[in-house]
Amino acid sequence: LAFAARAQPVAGSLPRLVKTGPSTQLLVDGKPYFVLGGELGNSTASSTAYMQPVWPKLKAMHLNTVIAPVYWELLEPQEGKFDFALVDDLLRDARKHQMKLVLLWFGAWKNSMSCYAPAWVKTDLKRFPRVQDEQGVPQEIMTPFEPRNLEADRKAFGQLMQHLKATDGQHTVITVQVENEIGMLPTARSYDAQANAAFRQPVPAALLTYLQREKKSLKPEFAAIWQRQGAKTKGTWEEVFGKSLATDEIFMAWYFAAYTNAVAAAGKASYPLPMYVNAALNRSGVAPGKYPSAGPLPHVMDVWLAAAPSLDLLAPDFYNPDFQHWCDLYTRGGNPLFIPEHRFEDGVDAKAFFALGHYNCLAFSPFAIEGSDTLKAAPIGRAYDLLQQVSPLLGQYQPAGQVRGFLLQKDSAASSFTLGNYRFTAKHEFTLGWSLGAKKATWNPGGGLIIAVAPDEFYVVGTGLVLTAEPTAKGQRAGYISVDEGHFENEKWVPGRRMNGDQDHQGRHVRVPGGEYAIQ
Ligand code: N0T
Repeated sequence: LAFAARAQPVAGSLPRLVKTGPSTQLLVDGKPYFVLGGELGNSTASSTAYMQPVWPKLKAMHLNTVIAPVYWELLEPQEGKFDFALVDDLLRDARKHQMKLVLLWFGAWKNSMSCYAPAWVKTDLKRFPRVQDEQGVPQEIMTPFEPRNLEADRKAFGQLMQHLKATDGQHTVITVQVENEIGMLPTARSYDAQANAAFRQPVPAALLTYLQREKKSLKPEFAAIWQRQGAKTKGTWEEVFGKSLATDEIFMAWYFAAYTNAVAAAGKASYPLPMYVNAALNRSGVAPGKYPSAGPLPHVMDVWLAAAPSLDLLAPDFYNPDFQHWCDLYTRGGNPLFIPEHRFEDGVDAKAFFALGHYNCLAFSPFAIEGSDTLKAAPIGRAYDLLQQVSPLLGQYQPAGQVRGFLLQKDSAASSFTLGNYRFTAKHEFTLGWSLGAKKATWNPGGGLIIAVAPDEFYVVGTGLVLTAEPTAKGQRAGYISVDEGHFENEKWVPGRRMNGDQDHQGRHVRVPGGEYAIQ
């Protein structure tokens, strides 16, 4: 009875984000959950038949979560007539394969454009007006300034969330993305009549209050723009932020974020799952308007945070180089890292280990996951297999700060960190020189994570790594008592080989060869 009383409310609780020590965790049925996911190509989930061979393939790759779109045009093909068949099929098939879902609301905006708006929206420019460029030419982008655009979008999203509430008591859907890669193109701001009117208005009080309240913790690149104008506490957009493309972007970010917040809030009013927005990352030196501007990008994060309290986190999509640089930017101010998209390329396996270990990342997910051949699918599948096994340990030891992660590229320096009483140094395994792959011109990245479960006991998980340890105390050396390879069966450690001799270089280090995957 005591057990039942304790277990019941936890099992029944909604997926939610909780702050635990240095990390935020996603709790699913009361337990920490890591999305070892893959995002479907955009059109894949529009056909249940097309999806059938996809499920077993993703299951074989050890995904625990599929990130899949819900398309406004197919959900509400006629105004007010909702068709939930595709959503119901997704939920049924995910359950059949013991997978969770993150749903993407392809509503008003998808990669800047409004291509997923239903025909009755697309063809009624009067009721559903568009963004306009400087010449007044309407773009294929619904303007966030038109209340009827918001009304239609949020009504549809609200219906979706209502439907999930009614049909998903077992929490197959664990998180929802609102819109997709919002961003202004081809000008930094819209010049439709309502946008122009709003641009002449004072900066909304809510943003000014946020600037005041958060002035010590504003992101530096955003603070610089505000301070350059004298950190004003009232005025129009151009008075407060200056006359520049940066101001145009800040202005649009506010209205995109306020709109998206209203959509998210309507959804949460029916069914409060965690919700986030994703960003198409920009490249430095490119002017606003030339990249999808005003989305939840690092330099306008503050605007999004101020305007969109109903969103739980801001997420980066990775198609750019400099993984760590962007992860660092996205974890500022305690924003949890959630990676809904990473280009499906060599090295995603190593990055998955690193992101979970180093950033307490909640979700990792290569994009167009179903389109992979066996060769490409194998590495991430191996990584996810191991990460699923150690997820309970991760969930348990992360909050205490007892997890570290590392990413090891050919040209990057060794990664050093302290954990417990030891200073660890991780290097790419090919730096040892004797592995066959060491001679190759390019090295697939190595990566891993380490969990301290006791002062002198560690689990290391990863690929292509060599790890040495020295005591933090001066004048001492550390040796290994034993190194075991193994796996977890129902959360119980089952040792395999004893890794000694050449496998740990006679007790000098822990080693996982490049191209191999292991828990030791
Ligand atoms: C992503 C995906 C999908 C040279 C692109 C990334 C997904 C969307 N957009 O396949 O469309 O729905 O979120 C845009 C970044 C391209 C950068 C190219 C750099």
